[in-house]
Amino acid sequence: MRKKNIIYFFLSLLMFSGLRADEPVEPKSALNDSQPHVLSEILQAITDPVMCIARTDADNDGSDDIVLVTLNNKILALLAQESLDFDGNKTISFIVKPVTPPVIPKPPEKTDPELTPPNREPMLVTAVIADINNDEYDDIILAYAGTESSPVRILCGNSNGEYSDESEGILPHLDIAAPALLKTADVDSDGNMDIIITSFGRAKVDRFGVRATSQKKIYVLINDGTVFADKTAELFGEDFCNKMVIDIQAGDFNSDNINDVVILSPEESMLYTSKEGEFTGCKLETTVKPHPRVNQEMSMDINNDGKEEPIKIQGGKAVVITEENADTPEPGYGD
Ligand SMILES: [Ca+2]
Ligand SMILES: [Ca+2]
Ligand SMILES: [Ca+2]
Ligand SMILES: [Ca+2]
Repeated sequence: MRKKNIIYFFLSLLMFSGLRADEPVEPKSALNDSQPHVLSEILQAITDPVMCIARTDADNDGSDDIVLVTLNNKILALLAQESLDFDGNKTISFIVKPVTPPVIPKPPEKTDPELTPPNREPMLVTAVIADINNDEYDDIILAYAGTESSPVRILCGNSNGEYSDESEGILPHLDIAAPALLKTADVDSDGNMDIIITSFGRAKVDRFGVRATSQKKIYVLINDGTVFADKTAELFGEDFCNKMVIDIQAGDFNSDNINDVVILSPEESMLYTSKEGEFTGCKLETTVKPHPRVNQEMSMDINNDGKEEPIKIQGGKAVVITEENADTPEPGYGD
């Protein structure tokens, strides 16, 4: 009898080892069962608002996959693979591979809590997929609000299909409390992707209760191939840095094969054209449509019918656009 009890004791110890009361076990879903699923099943299972979606070869097997970033700092690679259905037809299914997000330290506690608002947890604001270091593997660039000095993080993709945080030492100190826009573009036409980030400015309250806002709102970080430097004032002048913009875009707007910069602002939209490395601003005469967020839609042949289906972020959900739902009006956040 006693022997039996001892066996039961060790059996239950075995069963519950590794399970702790404070670690709830996530029920298996298309997001964590490592099994192939059709795309809509995976997209349905994502409950966090989706911020960014892009087509990229995330595992470097030569065929395209999907990378998706959610508001709660979750990054998922959806690895596409061909399989056969019950009738022997080729179909495309996806396996979810979570990517480790960057760890964003909380800023140090304020020394004057009566005068300044308490710190909040850093929050992901926007994300972009682009090849930032020209190695032909797409990278994930993320911008966080509520950090002291490192609002931008870069996860570099590599030949093994892994992403690692390579931000340390390659980005300058940036005084951005809450980023608004994040873009990548080759601003200075040297072949290296640069980073544009805008901010609402930083409100500061001094010890007499006087509120002042740091004016600098646009940062153009020029990539020399190894590190990024804040060249905003040097290239565009001080005025440019302080502008409040709806959108900022880099591209060849005057067809001289050199990239220009356009800022779309409620006051006055401007075109900055480049000559011998220096940008000169003038009033924007043409109409440029604002696209403040990138990586909001993509297309991919997800059912092997030879046609690409559009996939769009609508009301925080990534949705495959079909003939049935193509005319549905786009719901806003919170709908
Ligand atoms: Ca792939
Ligand atoms: Ca890369
Ligand atoms: Ca560049
Ligand atoms: Ca141009």
